[in-house]
Amino acid sequence: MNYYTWLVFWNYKGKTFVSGVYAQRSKGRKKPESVSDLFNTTSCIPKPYRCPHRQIQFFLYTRRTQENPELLDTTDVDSLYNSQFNRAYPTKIVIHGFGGGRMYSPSTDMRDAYFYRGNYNIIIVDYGTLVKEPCLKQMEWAPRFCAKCIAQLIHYLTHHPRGVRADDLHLIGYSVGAHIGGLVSNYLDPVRHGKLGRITGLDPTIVFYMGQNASRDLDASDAHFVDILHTGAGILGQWGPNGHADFYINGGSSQPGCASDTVFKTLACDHTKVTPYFIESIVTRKGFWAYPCPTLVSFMLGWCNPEDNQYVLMGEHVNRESRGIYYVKTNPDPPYAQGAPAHIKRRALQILKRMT
Ligand SMILES: [Ca+2]
Repeated sequence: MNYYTWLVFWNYKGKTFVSGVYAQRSKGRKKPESVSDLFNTTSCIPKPYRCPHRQIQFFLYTRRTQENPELLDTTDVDSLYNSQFNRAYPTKIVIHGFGGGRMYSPSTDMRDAYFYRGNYNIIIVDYGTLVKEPCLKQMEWAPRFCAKCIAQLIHYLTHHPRGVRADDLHLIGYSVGAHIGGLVSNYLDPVRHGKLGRITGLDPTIVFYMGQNASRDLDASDAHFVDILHTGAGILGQWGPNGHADFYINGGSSQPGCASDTVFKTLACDHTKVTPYFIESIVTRKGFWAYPCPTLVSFMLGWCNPEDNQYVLMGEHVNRESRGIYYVKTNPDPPYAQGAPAHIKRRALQILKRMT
């Protein structure tokens, strides 16, 4: 796959940040050459800008339809009736990042992991063409537009006789998709739709970080439970914390096995490593056991001294009562989960049994 990268430098509270964007090279089109070009490219999305939009599609996957997903049409009540959607199963709405799509990892690997475990309704939001170069101008508004259309899907699901409540939905967003997940709540009405059950943010990218403005960012008010996994924090990922529970994996900003010959490859590797960690958390029998620590430095030095009952599972099977900042170590290669330390092994096994 042919990719190139944009770096955007900016200042926030006196500190300089650098953000990167992966974009897929499209043949025969002039690529933007500067940051100002980046924001001045013409729109690539056909008007009208209304939801539903044919470039934001919702593909339903179930165990029965793993190879032949069903396209959900939010304007047609029969679409859900005629699909394999089953309200008895957990429903996941997966929102990819830049250059993503339903046919690419992590969407594909995540589906495989869930279906290995059991029955799920997995809805992949495919909006790949919205965030493809040279459409990057749309970085400013495409996430909001995409969020609006996902909110329409949620309206459809919550008002359909065979649908589910918003509380029963779990949104999983990677990179910019994590922000889109947070923005969805801006378009939901607490009375008509209720509140989303859970949003998992997989290394939300810093590009859209709006500082203190929670309505433009993923934050704890966006769902009953918001858990965030950080792997490239401070560079490509935002530092946070932003959720009810924030997990800083291997310290949160640099991942083992990611050292590379170029700085950017290393940074991109840190950022993307979050998805294999989360995917493994769906199927793991060992578990990623995370714990609080007074500071990042003490974690890095191995000076944390958590109580036995402070250990929590990170990832898919997290306890929704978890609150605050947690740290966790992984192996450099798969399987990444290190399991529970010996002194909590018995308790950990009981929890794993209950949660998984
Ligand atoms: Ca928000």
